[in-house]
Amino acid sequence: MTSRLVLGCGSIGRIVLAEVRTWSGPVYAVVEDESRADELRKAGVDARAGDPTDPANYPEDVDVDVVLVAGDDGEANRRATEAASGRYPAAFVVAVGDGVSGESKAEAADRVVDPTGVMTDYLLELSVGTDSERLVGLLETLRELRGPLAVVTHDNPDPDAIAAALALVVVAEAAGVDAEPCYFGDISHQENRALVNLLDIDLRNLEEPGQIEEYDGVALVDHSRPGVNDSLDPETSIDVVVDHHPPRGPVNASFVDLRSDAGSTSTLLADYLDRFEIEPDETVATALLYGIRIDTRDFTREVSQSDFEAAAFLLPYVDRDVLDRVESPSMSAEVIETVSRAIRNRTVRGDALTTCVGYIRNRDALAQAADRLLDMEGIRITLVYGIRDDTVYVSGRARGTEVDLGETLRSAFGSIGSAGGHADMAGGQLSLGIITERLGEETTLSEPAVREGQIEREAEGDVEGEEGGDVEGEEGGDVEGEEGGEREAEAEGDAVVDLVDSVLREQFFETLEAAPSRLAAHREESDVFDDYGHE
Ligand SMILES: [Mn+2]
Repeated sequence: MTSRLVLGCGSIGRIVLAEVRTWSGPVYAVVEDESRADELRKAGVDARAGDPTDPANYPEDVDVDVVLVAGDDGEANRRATEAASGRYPAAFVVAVGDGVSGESKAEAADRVVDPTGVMTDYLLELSVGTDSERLVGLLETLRELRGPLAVVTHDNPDPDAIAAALALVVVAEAAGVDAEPCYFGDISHQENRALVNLLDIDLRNLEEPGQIEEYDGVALVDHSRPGVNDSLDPETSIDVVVDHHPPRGPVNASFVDLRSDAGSTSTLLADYLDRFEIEPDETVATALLYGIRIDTRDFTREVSQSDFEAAAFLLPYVDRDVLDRVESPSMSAEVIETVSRAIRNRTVRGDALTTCVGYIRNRDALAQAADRLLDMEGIRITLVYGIRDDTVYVSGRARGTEVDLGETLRSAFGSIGSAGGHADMAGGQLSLGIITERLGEETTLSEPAVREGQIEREAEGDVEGEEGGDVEGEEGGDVEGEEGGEREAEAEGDAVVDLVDSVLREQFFETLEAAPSRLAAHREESDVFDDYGHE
């Protein structure tokens, strides 16, 4: 767990400290005045009043991983940065706030943050939602508990409820609260049992409502009211509710998180793990991804952008074998990976999205990704592309827009391959060779990209390839040479992917900008045709 020390508390520092309360590790602070220190202590920060530039005030006998320097006085920030680097040589020191962004000041800092930028990011975050408040609210509720927390699913829990319970237990434990996943009824459906068995999940099966008295707190996941869809007494006092179902009656709990736009409760829990910077273990991650997939019927029903983002967050931690063995999914692991890569690499301009998924084995994954991304909020046009062998495969979808996508792709990419299709569903196969050939000529491309591209082409030629081989061979032994080669190949691959991405993206958006007028022209033509037809 990361431990952090905040030195100074200026205007930026105050924002930082508001955020700090949502972090999972211990937080220490040294601030100038007693009242601020008092305020921070109430918020769970180990704060003391004193001079932030004096190491004598820093916490003793603790390993500090990250130091944030955030006072208002530039000179004091500079001295605090130096003092902290000296005191905690292994710590990562981040200097924020006035006076630390110039050259002379904070050479000791590992990173200097532009305060205006930080402020802007924070304000942006505030304007898009109350995520931080939610995190703080959950933590505060959890920390008020004195004994263990029962995390209760609805009766006869499904994978979404089971996964959400497991993950909330993890969050509670990260907050320092013992917790146990519990359920009434049976885990009966074959897929539910498979999930529990394959992941070796241990949930407590409660048999009588009275057993809940053993716990100090109760959390409900995937449902929101005691006695409704669970076997608790309706009068049970509830501490935490996390659910994605619209409630059919008043929900009473200290902390309530109801987000009915999410496709699953697992989505919400993945979001908590992500924001609290808790790395899920394989069991929790696999269960959550499975929960999302079951509740959204593999991302086809009531799915939202947050479901995809949750899946993308979870995927690196997931045990694919288990996931594949739980059932035979309609969406393969590769497709899920392609979709999540597509989400991560997306560029959105207006209502159109382009994204490069890199190297692919399965072309169908592109079409599925283009389909799924159309479900993202505000998106009406998607273009997904990936590379296999010497071909760049393109797949596009449009919905509820004036744009004729087939026509757009034809005019954007006709010169580098074949492209076209329907107004709402289109695709293409482009020559990777032609795209990379442009490298040498294009001056708009960045230098490194041009160089990498040349290496790529040169490596194909015999003579120059040998030259390269000699140099490498001389530099290191065989093994190292091979390693270097692999790394180089990877770097070249990245450069090719970046190039393909930028060429297709720019070409597409450029063509798209001209598209509405073209479509209007088509309309006129067909109107004219209609008129003739009626005559
Ligand atoms: Mn659910």
